[in-house]
Amino acid sequence: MQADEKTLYLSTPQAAAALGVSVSTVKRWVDAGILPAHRTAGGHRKLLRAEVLALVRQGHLPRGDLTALSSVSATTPTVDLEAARDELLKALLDGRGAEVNAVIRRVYDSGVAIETLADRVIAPAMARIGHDWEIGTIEVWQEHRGTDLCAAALYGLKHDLEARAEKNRPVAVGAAPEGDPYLLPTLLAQYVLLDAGWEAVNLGPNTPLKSLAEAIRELRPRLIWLSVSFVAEESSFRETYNAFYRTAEHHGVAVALGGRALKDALRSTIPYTTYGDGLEHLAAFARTLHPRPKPPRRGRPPTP
Ligand code: B12
Repeated sequence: MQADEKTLYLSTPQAAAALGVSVSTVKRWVDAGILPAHRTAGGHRKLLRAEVLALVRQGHLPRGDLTALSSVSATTPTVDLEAARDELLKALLDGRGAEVNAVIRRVYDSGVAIETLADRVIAPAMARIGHDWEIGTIEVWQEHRGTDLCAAALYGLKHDLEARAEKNRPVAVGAAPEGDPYLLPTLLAQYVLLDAGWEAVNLGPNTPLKSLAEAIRELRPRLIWLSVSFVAEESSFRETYNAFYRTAEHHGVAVALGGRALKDALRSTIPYTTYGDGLEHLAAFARTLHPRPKPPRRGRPPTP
């Protein structure tokens, strides 16, 4: 195998060790198409590391030794999310990009779902940065740098998420509305959906809702996510949002809302399909629209 292939693929014994099942169970799952696999020149099965990780993340399997799944050799099989959050915060405040990368990569490689990484590691670390800004111990440029370092680390995971993309994935499109500069929440929403098997198109911050409505016509998504972290003026937001929602409804597209600026008073006056406080809610809703195939119970042969 080439060096790049070595990081992308696992042998059946490596996958079995990581999943805590026998080699023959892994072979059965491969033959049943639950674990997509390729053959080496010598005829052996090789599995996409990212696909095996996804099975671990879905939480249906007992975990074995997850170090086999990590492309970083010195990882531990389980990860303490609070410790990871604190480590991330320190690295963000100190502007140490390599460490930000390492923490995010380690949590991801340990099998933690992207939504959990978002809700329990990245969001609380960034909230603390906001708090430090509020009390005047850090500057706005540090908020910008922290955002950039998190985004850069996340871009590094995209290749892994795309590596196990299914054919004919349902399409989701999302953004943050016009006037909302926040980059991370909508980026993380995209990654949650990529991880859940969607073709997720993120239009990013500051996207006019009129244009998002045009994207519905063009891209034909099944799901729209909208992350709202800043609303300048509630009544004009409501007006443009309502027009946008009518287009979504007309095309039969589900609209998932979230974000810090959607306080109860505003949210209770607008229509939507689902709302979530965190990205774990988005992931749960997405699974109802597009469930990933589940692996059979341990040891039991899959039904054809
Ligand atoms: C980084 C940052 C900025 C950066 C943004 C840079 C960028 N390009 O993204 C900059 C410097 C531009 C900025 C500006 C401002 N900021 Co600011 N900012 C932050 C900070 C520190 C982090 C935001 C972030 O990225 N969080 C990470 C994401 C992942 O977490 P999250 O937003 O909480 O999202 C979670 C949920 O909301 C939910 N979710 C989000 N989207 C979705 C979508 C769906 C579908 C679902 C289901 C769930 C969901 O899941 C996410 C993960 O758990 C926050 C602090 C904080 N508490 O977040 C302050 C904060 C939001 N900012 C604040 C303020 C006051 C401002 C300014 C008004 C300051 C000023 N006077 O100019 C401006 C506003 C500018 C504007 N036009 O909006 C305040 C808001 C206070 C309030 N009462 O609302 C905060 C809370 C800081 C504080 N403690 O005071 N900010």
